[in-house]
Amino acid sequence: WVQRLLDLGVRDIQLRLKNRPTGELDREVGEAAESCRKAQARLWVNDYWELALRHQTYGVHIGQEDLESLLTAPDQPLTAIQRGGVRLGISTHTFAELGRAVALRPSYISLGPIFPTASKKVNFGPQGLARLKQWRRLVDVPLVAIGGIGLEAVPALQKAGADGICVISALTKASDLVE
Ligand code: 3NM
Repeated sequence: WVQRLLDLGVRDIQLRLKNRPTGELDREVGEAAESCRKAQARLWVNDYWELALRHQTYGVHIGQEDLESLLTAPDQPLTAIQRGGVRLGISTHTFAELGRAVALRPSYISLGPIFPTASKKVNFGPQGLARLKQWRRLVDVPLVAIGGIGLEAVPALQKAGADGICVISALTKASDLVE
């Protein structure tokens, strides 16, 4: 998928791998990092911050559950991420999460799910465009909209203030990826 998206001109890719053996994770991240470097694209690794550091990816994306453990870990992973020159992206779903995310000065904050999604079990209802507009007024950090987004929703999301749009099924389930 990484190579397919690079070939189509996508320049921000988040690698989201779940339940894989350690060796496979390392290999996948290494290969994706190399391909993105060659294409001058930005690779954001979901969750695996040590692998992001090891392979010097552009960034790492941290969800709220992992953020909690990163903040309390004795070896201070967030400092290691910053010192290692790897950018940080953070997911948010509530005002409290937004406040904490802003305090960590990430490169972007994502808000989701904007619309109903079948790609991930999220413990929050759809946030909608109104919530995105609120987020936009509240923070000065680049905002990424995620969740249930298809091509038809892009103009409204841009109008609501999204700086970026993140999609899974719009690509993985597209009948014609290029279109
Ligand atoms: N995170 P699709 S929603 C991975 O709300 C993910 O934080 C979300 O997939 C969040 O584009 C989501 O297929 C799934 O709806 C996005």
